[in-house]
Amino acid sequence: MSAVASKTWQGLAEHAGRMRTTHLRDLFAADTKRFERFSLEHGGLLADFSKQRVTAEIMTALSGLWWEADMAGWIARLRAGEAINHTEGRAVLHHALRHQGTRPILHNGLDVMPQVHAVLEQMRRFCNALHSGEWRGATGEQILDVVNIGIGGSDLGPKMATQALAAYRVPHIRVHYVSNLDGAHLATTLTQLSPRTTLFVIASKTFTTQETMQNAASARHWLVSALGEQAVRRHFVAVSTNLPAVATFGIDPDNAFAFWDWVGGRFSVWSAIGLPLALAVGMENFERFLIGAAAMDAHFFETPAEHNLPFVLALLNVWNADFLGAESRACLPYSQSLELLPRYLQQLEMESNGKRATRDGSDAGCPTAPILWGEAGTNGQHAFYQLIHQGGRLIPCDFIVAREPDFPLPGHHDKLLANCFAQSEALMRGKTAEEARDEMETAHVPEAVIARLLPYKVFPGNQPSTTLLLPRLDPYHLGQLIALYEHKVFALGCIWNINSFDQWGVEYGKQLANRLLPIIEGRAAPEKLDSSTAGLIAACRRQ
Ligand code: G6Q
Repeated sequence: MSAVASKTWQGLAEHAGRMRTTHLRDLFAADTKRFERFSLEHGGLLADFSKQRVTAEIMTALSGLWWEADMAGWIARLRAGEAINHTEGRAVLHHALRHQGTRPILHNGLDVMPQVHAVLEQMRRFCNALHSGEWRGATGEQILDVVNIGIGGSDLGPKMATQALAAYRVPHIRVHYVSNLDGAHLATTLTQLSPRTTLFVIASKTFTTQETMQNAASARHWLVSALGEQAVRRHFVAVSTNLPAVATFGIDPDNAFAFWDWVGGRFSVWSAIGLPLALAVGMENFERFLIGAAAMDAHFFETPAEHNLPFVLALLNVWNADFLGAESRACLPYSQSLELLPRYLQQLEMESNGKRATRDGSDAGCPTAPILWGEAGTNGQHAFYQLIHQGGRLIPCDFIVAREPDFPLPGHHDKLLANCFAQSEALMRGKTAEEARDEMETAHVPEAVIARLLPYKVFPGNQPSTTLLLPRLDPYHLGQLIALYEHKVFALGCIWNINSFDQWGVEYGKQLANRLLPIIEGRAAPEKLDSSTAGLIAACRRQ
């Protein structure tokens, strides 16, 4: 059944009608305790959602979705290892990868924790060997560069986290990420490197993905041309659920790190897919990242609706997208180190919940995942913020900032905080014609100029935002932040009654290119093609 049919949904629609004519600045004026009322804290992470267009009554009504969506039931099924990814018949157990207690986590009646710990131990040994110089390349030289070859879920998580934890990097190892099938990505990465001191991590859950297999084959050719076939075992390791395919590729099974089909690609940074991250920041920091996520798991699994951080963020998402009509959401980290977070969340949110079909095959009946976009502040301020301020569209924003800097250069961080808080304040308040006029009068602007400029100086405001304030961007709080978004995505899937864990759109893409490749290569006739596709292929072949 779709959520829209429920009584709670109808009640919320009535609230939304009233909220459309209410301005955030009036809500703040009427209640000096909005911040206290509409903020939550967990493990040092503060979420201020007082600048969202909600009232206490609306939050109570929204919280009804906890029961409507059977959240407690879904959390229990997730934790019990049931195949809640029903279209692929798979359990969803990425939380097991960071589980800290001694309680077993069952999958098909067997505890998965021993195998999770075994791979963590294998990663620990490998990281230590590489960092200490015990693991060397085929010529006996120490490895200085690691190139992760993977795409989508086998790239975005570790790449985002490696940049996020730049302040924690092991000094003598540089980690690079190659994902794009366009040869430019691999070629431009390799020009900076020496085969003798480079290690490749081939990361692919299926070990069949065209982009990764092509990049891996080209990297292998580059290495073998310089150092010979026998060098492969010292310069290639793999991370996959498909260990037979890893062996066929020619990677020593001892150098393969396993994970399991109950780990979805976009939820896999906690598994051995995080190996390049562990190599970049050290295994201890990787483990702190897991501990931070585990703390968020415990919070999500055990906290009642009104105080449950991921669930409350999910409610605000539903409120903005389905009741106030927001088509997109901006992710605005005031952190250069979190520059890749918007891209990472694009996959997490849009691949998980960009779906129409509910769990029983009917239509969701309401917009699901909004379009997510964003950029690190303050860069975004000098680019697209204009549209958020005056473009006339409703664009809820997530501001993310750390209280302490990760790179403490004097004079920077207070200004960064000032910019972040000033933007959310301005978006909330806006600027009335009266205020704009006062400002210009105080600056002695002539009346004729005031009259001409006034329409351009008015800011409607009423733009909702949530600010996530971390104590600092360290491995623990990064883990906590990413797990917060993961559980939010799951909660949204429960509310919309969709399966957040499959990705038929991605599978379709994988299938489509394989059909055209033989035609482009001239091995098959261009039959059954539309005139545009046929024309484009013919134009390439003529070249
Ligand atoms: C993630 C998606 C997708 C996947 C890539 C790479 O949830 O399924 O982004 O991670 O297509 O797949 P492989 O890891 O199998 O190469």
